[in-house]
Amino acid sequence: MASLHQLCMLYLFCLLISPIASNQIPQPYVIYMGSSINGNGGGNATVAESAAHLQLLSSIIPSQESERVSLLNFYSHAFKGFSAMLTENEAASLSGYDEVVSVFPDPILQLHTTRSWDFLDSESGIRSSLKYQHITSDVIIGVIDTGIWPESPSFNDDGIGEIPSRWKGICMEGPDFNKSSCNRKIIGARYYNIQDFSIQPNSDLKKTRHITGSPRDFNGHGTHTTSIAAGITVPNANYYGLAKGIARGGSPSTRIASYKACSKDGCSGSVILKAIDDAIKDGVDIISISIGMNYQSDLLHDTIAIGAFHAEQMGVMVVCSGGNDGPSPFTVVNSAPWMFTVAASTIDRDFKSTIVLGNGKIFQGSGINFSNLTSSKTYPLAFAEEVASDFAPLSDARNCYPGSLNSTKVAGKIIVCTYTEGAIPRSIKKLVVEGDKAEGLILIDEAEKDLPFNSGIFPFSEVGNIVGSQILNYINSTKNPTATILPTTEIRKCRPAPVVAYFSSRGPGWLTQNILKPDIMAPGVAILAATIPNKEDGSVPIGKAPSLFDLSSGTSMACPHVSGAAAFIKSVHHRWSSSMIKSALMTTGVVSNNIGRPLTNSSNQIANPLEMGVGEINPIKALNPGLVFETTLKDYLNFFCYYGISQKMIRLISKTNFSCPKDSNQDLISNINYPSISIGKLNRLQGFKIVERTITNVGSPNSSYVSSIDAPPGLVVKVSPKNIDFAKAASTRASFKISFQGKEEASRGYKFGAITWSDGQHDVRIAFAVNIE
Ligand SMILES: *[C@@H]1O[C@H](CO)[C@@H](O)[C@H](O)[C@H]1NC(C)=O
Ligand SMILES: *[C@@H]1O[C@H](CO)[C@@H](O)[C@H](O)[C@H]1NC(C)=O
Ligand SMILES: *[C@@H]1O[C@H](CO)[C@@H](O)[C@H](O)[C@H]1NC(C)=O
Ligand SMILES: *[C@@H]1O[C@H](CO)[C@@H](O)[C@H](O)[C@H]1NC(C)=O
Ligand SMILES: *[C@@H]1O[C@H](CO)[C@@H](O)[C@H](O)[C@H]1NC(C)=O
Ligand SMILES: *[C@@H]1O[C@H](CO)[C@@H](O)[C@H](O)[C@H]1NC(C)=O
Ligand SMILES: *[C@@H]1O[C@H](CO)[C@@H](O)[C@H](O)[C@H]1NC(C)=O
Ligand SMILES: *[C@@H]1O[C@H](CO)[C@@H](O)[C@H](O)[C@H]1NC(C)=O
Ligand SMILES: CC(=O)N[C@H]1CO[C@H](CO)[C@@H](O)[C@@H]1O
Repeated sequence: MASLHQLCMLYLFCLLISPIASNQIPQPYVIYMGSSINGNGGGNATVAESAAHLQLLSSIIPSQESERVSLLNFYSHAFKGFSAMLTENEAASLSGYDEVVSVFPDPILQLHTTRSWDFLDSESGIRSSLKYQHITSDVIIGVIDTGIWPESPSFNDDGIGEIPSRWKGICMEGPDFNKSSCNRKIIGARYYNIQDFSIQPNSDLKKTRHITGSPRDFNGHGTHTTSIAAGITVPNANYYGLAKGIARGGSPSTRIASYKACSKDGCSGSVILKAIDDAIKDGVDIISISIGMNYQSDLLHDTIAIGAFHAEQMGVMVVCSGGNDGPSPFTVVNSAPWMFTVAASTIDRDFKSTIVLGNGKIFQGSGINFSNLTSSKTYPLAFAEEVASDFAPLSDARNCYPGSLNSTKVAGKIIVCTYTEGAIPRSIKKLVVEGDKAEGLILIDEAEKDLPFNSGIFPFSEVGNIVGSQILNYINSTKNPTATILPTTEIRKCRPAPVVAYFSSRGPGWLTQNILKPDIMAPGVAILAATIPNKEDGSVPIGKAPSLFDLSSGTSMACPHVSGAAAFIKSVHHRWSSSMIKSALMTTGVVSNNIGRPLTNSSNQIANPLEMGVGEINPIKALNPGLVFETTLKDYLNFFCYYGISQKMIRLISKTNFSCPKDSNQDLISNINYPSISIGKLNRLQGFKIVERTITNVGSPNSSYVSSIDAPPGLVVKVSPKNIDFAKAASTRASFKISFQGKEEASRGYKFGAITWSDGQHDVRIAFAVNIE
């Protein structure tokens, strides 16, 4: 038996060597090897390929560790590669092989919703698509998420036609999911070995337990996003009486294929990549991904970007959430040009919980609660710092940190907490005061005051700084302050709406400032959609059955609105490519709100394209855009060159003989045929910068367009030619040039505007962002 001394020595020894050895602890890596030769991964080629991968692994993994010569995930349909357990050295030597494009640690991605914000309305924008309801759609959306709750009324297949014959996917079974869980609406369901990251989130040893078993959703996120994208019309949907109305997905006749790649704690990139590979093989038209990293990683280390590139190459559109890390700049993720990157907006519905103070003053706070407090203002009210625990710093107490409050003093009172930048989230504050037996919580939080938080049955209301200081003054002004919080009521027809959501991640993109990101905005605050019925305790009001619908917020909810809109357009224009559909949605984006003013952000300032892309989606207008920008594979391959990826790698990635243009450089990225324009650097003293675009006429063949320019002060913008007459043009395509010049007196920084082509029936709007240096 080892002596204590020996154990200590051993421990010390481990401590001393661990910084070096940790490089050599095997961890999951993704090995990406570019395009797949046999697009559909036929039987024997696949076997040969996986044998080759195993041989590759056995050539670098020591024979005594041969159990690691194994492919955790194997990609072969649209692109080649695998994931495996490697040490850092082994990974480095693999990356030197000719057939390898990139080798990188398997990233962990997050669901783009937080469980602290909760919920929504799905009618937005697509209401008037009712007249298209009769269209039986064979468009298939693949949703990569936490799975699906097939019994939800949103996925009923009554009246939906046979499964399209081109569908090649499967319905995987599990103990709680059988073939009859799939139907003519949910035509496919797959699940993967999912790692649960909650145990050691940031450790090298992130391999933890695996959850396997079935495509069923145990979180609610996947069911919610799927029903937004493609749920059928469900009358009388509501969340415990709130948000009553018709729940309807963006494209109710669209088919669904569900790919369960994530748990509530996130997803690994290698599994997402596998799900994308499967979805392409199965035959989906659109992939919807409300998931991302919390920073934009390099292009060839970004699993969603890699998968999405190959999807685009195979004609499959990929729509992604842009992230919830706003409002700081450079926070947008999923920002490669072949991805459709979605920002989140509010809708014209809000949820208010009224606060009544002992002095009779009434304030409308925001929140979703099922308060059972009486309406008489009789509950003692206290500011958190007055009920601090003896030794807790007052700043902690004001923020209601765990352990900072004295439960004897908190019990029976309504507590007022504040939010300081970077402090714990409101979901934790709620747990702290609830745990100390408070009667309710009033939170003062300027930033999140307009994002209703679902506090379940715990009385809660949130206010901004102005109302907050009035409440604090009242507490100071009287010996026995009292208050009550009333149950949530719903406010409809809020103005202004939509507004850019505070949390929505902002551009410019970190990959390049020469592509405008995010692309577009869609509803993502307090959205009502289907959920799983067995939510964790505390969210179901006493005496009520669990709701089949839920309110959620996040770019996670905005993304499937766009996926659904894209499916709707595809169901009418079967032959349109994904870039045509994307262009149609972008050039018809709406930039004014429901009071006829320019869209704003949550500080009530005019919103710019780095916050909202081209504006809010308008699927009906996008059905008939007049002109579209087609972004081709060549554009994307040029992008790779301009971005700085070698020609050799680009050939491996694309399986083409592509040659990089001479003098490739980052500035040329502005020239790829994108439906918006961004110039990351415009030097005032260097004359004009010229950008070229090509449009395709999808309207009347003899239409004639005139350009108009909305240029900001400080920027001279010219379009040439000024008119395009398709009756005279030899083809349905035409090119034009736009020149930008900074005026000498112009201030530095981003300037925004738009060029619009009009033929009297269509306004084709191209938003631009130009950074003057
Ligand atoms: C695969 O190879 C085996 C023998 O090598 C052959 O019998 C079989 O027909 C092949 N299958 C396909 C799909 O090519
Ligand atoms: C499996 O299918 C049968 C009908 O074939 C159904 O009655 C049963 O509820 C299903 N089970 C699950 C767990 O979905
Ligand atoms: C409100 O509900 C809680 C349990 O959630 C209960 O303890 C409390 O007595 C109720 N208060 C009133 C006024 O009904
Ligand atoms: C909590 O408050 C009670 C009553 O005022 C007091 O007796 C106790 O010492 C306090 N405890 C702490 C940890 O602050
Ligand atoms: C309340 O009164 C205390 C002491 O009288 C003071 O320190 C504090 O700033 C006051 N708070 C407000 C919000 O007026
Ligand atoms: C709103 O826009 C203004 C002007 O661009 C900016 O100063 C402010 O920080 C923005 N607010 C938010 C919450 O993004
Ligand atoms: C690439 O070019 C070479 C020589 O120019 C030719 O032999 C080969 O077939 C081409 N490959 C493809 C995929 O076009
Ligand atoms: C364009 O052509 C259509 C028929 O194709 C015709 O009805 C229309 O009048 C023409 N418009 C113009 C402006 O020539
Ligand atoms: C709007 C709403 O549904 N309010 C509910 C708040 O909670 C109370 C008690 O649980 C319900 O009676 C209200 O209907």
